[in-house]
Amino acid sequence: MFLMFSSQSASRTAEAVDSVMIYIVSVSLLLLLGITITMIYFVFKYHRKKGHKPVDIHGNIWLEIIWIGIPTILVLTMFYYGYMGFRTMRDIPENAFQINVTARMWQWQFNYENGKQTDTLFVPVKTPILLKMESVDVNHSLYIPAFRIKEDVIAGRINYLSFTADLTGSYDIACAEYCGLKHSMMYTRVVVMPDEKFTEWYESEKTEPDTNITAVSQESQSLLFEKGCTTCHSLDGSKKIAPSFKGLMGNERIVLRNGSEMHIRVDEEYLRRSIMEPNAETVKGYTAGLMPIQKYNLNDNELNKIISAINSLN
Ligand SMILES: [Cu+2]
Repeated sequence: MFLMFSSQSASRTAEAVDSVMIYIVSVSLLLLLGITITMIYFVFKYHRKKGHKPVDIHGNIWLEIIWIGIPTILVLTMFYYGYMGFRTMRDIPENAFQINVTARMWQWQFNYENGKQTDTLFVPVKTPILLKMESVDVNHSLYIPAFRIKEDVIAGRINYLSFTADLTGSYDIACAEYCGLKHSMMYTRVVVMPDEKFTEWYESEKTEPDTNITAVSQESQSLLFEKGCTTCHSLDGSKKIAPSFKGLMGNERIVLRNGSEMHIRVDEEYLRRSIMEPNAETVKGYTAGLMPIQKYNLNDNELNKIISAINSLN
């Protein structure tokens, strides 16, 4: 266990959390060993012997002071280290770089102040980062195990999370709040880059920086990504929870309407209906009732753009 923590931590919060954990576990282990050994020793020393006369033991003031004093000091030091670790997580440095996070079933979206929008979190190394997080639907929780940080993301309320990454690299981001059927797929990554590389990307026109992380979003289909469509619909024909957008327009398919099968050809009218009222019909072979109704999420202009983006994927 100690070996595991001996290498440099990925973030300052990881360092703070790990040292508190090592301290508490070490104290607990010492106490466990001490108490168990003493107990076994006493079992042998004071077992019932023939001809032995028991004696009454009266109070010992020093013994009382020691066994109240030592645990109190131990618990207070645990509190002190724990509280300092907590401050490391909750104190936001003044020069923190802010990124707005939107969570939705089942996708993370990162919005930078200059308008850049990604599904992977890109951050510069050794720079304090402030994530302002909000959900558009149910409760989620942003969890970065390597940094030892986790915070709930709640609809209608902005929560924050702050960290400073100390090592470049790519680390998992998961959702730690059960948020529906594809909760376990709500994974993405945080990519920590050297300062110059981050600035170069941040100030360029490019959507994704030159890292080996594959990008879901492309300029022409960015709205599909922004509105969360690509979480369930692939753009390349691969199978996801819902039919792929690739080659969708003009395609023949069987749908279920009120329990009966119908053959339809995908046209603009069908797309409009299945986006605005997704529960009216379900494509055979897919689970009904999963897609959120988009009536209040899209305006006419956005709906038209989405339909033409789907059209362009033929
Ligand atoms: Cu979630």
